[in-house]
Amino acid sequence: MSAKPAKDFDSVTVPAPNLDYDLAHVSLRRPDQRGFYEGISNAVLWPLLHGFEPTIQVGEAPWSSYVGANEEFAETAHSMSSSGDVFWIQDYHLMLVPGLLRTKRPKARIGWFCHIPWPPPDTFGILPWREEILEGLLGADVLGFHLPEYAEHFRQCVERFTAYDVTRDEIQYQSRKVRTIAAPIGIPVDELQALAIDPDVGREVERIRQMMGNRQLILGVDRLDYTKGIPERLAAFERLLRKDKSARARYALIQVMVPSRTDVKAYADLKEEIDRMVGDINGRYADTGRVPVHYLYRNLSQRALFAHYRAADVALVTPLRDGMNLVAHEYAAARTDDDGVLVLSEFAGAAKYLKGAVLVNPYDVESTTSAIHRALAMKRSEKKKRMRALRAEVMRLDVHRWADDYVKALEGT
Ligand code: ADQ
Repeated sequence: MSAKPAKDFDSVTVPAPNLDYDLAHVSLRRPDQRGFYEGISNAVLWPLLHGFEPTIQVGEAPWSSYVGANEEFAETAHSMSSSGDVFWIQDYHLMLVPGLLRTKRPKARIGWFCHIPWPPPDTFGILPWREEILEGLLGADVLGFHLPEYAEHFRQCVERFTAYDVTRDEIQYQSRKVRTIAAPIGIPVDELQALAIDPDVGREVERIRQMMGNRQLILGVDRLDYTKGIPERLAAFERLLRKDKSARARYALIQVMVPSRTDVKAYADLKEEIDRMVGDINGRYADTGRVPVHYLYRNLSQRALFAHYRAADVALVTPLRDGMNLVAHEYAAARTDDDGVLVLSEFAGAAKYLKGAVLVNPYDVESTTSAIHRALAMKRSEKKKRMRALRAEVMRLDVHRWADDYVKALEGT
């Protein structure tokens, strides 16, 4: 490990004396870094596991970089660990690490968690390296997914592409059993609720409302990604403005988007499409001093983000596909006042848990428009009932519980 100065807000110095855990550098050569992160993880595995088949760029994909990077991660984790340590590996970037670690530490307890969906075998089978990935993952003792259906898809893939026996929720892999579990992630509810009621946040909420001219506010918060359904959402809002002449004086959409994967072409293309749509909508429906879409393309501080959640009458969380979606959880955590309505895509993992939301099919623009309309016009008593149900579920899914339960499952193997 060598000390590295922090250059920008989202990097840390290693070693990091202010953190209550250790961080280690994993050294990758520059071409391997790009091949592993952009070439395979972002351009192949991300669209594949979300079921965006036409977006997958398998052709010249640098698979050897993915293998090399996973070897480096496994070696670093191994060299920092002692016998008896438990390993918990996160996400699709590191799917070979469980198997690689298993060869170094045959008796270790190893877990892996998938933060994004897992598709059915017909989609997963597109991957030229499908057997290697499955073998890599089966090095773990416990494989966790947000939804039972993602775990089910994984087991179907094992049945289709390997010769291992699959039972209800286990796979017999050589002399070991590998468990698959549904372990829905959540957020740190107490910390975020405390932030939501902070007086500074309250003042910011007032400022936002005044700036928006006391119109009803609709909010979208996303990482810029083609899975998040942002163009479809803008189309639904445009339809609302087109169908109801009074809408432009009554409603405003604030779309907050954090830049992401700007080196991948699909993301640059999407950014252009969103810029154009926002320009078109504002060009057509703005009045002097009143703009329908407020578009913030940057990272917000947590305080600013929570002020927006508190100010928003409706949160639009309408991904085309999403493992869980924590913005939905955060909106509910912020609404300690039991106000506000969550309009949620049925294709977000969160839809399977957050029963107080108004569910929509984001591909169906017309019905999304109707759902937004319904949310904006909802009676206080119904809003309250729904938000209470939402908040109860978000509290149950707290991230600390998620971590504790997962580690218990791992230790129980
Ligand atoms: P993501 O795809 O990143 O995560 P999500 O769960 O919605 O998606 O989390 C996004 C996070 O970024 C939220 O905490 C949100 O507050 C924050 N954020 C978004 N825009 C922001 C902005 N402009 N400024 C500041 N913060 C912003 C992946 C999967 C999800 C899964 C999570 C966790 O794709 O499906 O829910 O992992 O497992």
